[in-house]
Amino acid sequence: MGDIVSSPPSDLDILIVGAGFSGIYQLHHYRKLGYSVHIFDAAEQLGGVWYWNCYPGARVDSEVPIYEFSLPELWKDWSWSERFPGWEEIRRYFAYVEEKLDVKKDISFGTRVVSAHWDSNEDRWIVTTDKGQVVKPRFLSLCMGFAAKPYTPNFKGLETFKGPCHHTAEWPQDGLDMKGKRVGVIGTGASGVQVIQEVGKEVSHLSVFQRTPNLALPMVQKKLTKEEQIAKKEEIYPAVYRRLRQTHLAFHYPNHPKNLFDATPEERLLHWEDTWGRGGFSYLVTNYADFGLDEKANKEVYAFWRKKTQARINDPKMKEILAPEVPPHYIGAKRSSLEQSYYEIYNLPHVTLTDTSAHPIEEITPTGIRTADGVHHELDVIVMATGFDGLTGGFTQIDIRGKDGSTVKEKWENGVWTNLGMTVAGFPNMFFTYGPQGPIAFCNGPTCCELQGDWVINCIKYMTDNGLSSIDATEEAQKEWRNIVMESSKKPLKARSWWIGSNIPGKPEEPLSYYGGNPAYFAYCEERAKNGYEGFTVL
Ligand code: N01
Repeated sequence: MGDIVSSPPSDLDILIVGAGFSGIYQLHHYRKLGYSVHIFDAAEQLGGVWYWNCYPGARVDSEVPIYEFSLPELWKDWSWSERFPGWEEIRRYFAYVEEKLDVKKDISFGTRVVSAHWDSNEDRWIVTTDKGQVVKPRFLSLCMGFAAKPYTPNFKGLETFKGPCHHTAEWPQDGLDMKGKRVGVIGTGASGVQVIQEVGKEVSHLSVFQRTPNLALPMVQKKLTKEEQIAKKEEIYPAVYRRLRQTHLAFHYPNHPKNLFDATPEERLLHWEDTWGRGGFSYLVTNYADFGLDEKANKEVYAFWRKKTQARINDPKMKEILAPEVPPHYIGAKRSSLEQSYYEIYNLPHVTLTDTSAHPIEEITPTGIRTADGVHHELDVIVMATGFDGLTGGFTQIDIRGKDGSTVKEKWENGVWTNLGMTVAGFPNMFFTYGPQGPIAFCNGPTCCELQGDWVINCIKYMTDNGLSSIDATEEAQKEWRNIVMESSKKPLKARSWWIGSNIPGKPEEPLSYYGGNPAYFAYCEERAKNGYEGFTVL
């Protein structure tokens, strides 16, 4: 249980849902501005995704100091031990954040919001929780992140499996010992890759079920000392945090000025060798300007990746399943994972790989998984690394009702409609961050949470400073924003993934993030605010 049990007053100024990066950032600022504010979070501790995703190997893929709060009162006294920190250290970071900001006294943990209904008579939200609490905040800020709803496919026989079976985002908080066990991992997205490389060596048998190869990149992990971080803090950190707020993806790597075929083959080779060796997302983020737009250029970038990757795999069949000749999708069009020893795991004699695009999972039995090639894989443990109902799932699982009594889920049945990826027409005084139609899939998490958070904080301040009681996006502005999101996504090459909703059966398939980059996005949002919240009805 959380160590502090907190109960909010019923007539709050602001209720926040979620105590991850977004929620904590906003809480801290609202308190400084003198508002009464409270957070509900279903978890028992701070951290959002880092509370739930405590599976073996969970690790951030954005290097120090990109993935942390940019608040000087926090980064000045905190140092990390690795270039890409693991979940245990990120949890220690959140404990440190608590020490510094004292946020827990305004948070109810273990408390899930079940409904939020707008009351037009009072211009307030009526929010209820699974603990029976009812609060009536003026403003509702949904800070639930993109991964609030894990997705487990409806495999035949799933409930019959006799051993432990856990989704990576619902991992037991006290861990699960898999040493010496026969373990099956379904899914090879970022979560699957991390579990596989972490437990691959210690289990007695590992059965990997891969439907689409992950075009994983070398992380190039490194130990960090406190001294080297302190030396950079005064001058470099403020510049890094400023740059993150100015770049397309909130990564401060330089963009390549040239198109791919404007460089000679030698130039390309040397550039790729260099960025490959640097690790992280360098290879992708600093690749040639048109590789995400031009199919032929993309194929070249894939070919280099394949050559490097195949060289690490011994078995010829596995080489082709993990890094096939025909690209499984455009490289960079869905999230690559960062790996440390992922491909070497497949060289171990006790590791098998099933291509479920050729031999789908037919059923889960009490003792394992049967695939369409007739093989029964005997297992003690199943790991569901099968992803999330990304971006929208957090919203549609709560009964959120706006002015006309209909829910967000109903409004989004045939596609997502938002204004600026932060508000929904007909749901006054409700904001969200790190959700659909913002630049989310392409933006470093903490940076986006802070930038969108600033916009929401300023909006609420504008409302209260001017004695206004409600702000609601207009239907016209919402239509315009949807068009802008769709237009921004026309040129970039795309792949099937949670970025476009195609991983969830029945979910409308459409671009769920704004593709135009952070500077254009935030300039547009700022312009709207400067023009007296153009595109909103403010009363
Ligand atoms: O989820 P995913 P994830 N039968 O959706 C497979 C962030 N993240 O949790 O690709 C068989 O990417 C599915 O196959 P396919 C990061 O933004 C970051 O791994 O659809 N397989 C896929 O392989 C990431 O993008 C970190 O063909 C099925 C896998 O399950 C996002 O979270 C770590 C299946 C799901 O992969 C999501 O990553 C972890 C079925 N019926 C996550 N259904 C960091 O490094 C699904 N799959 C910080």
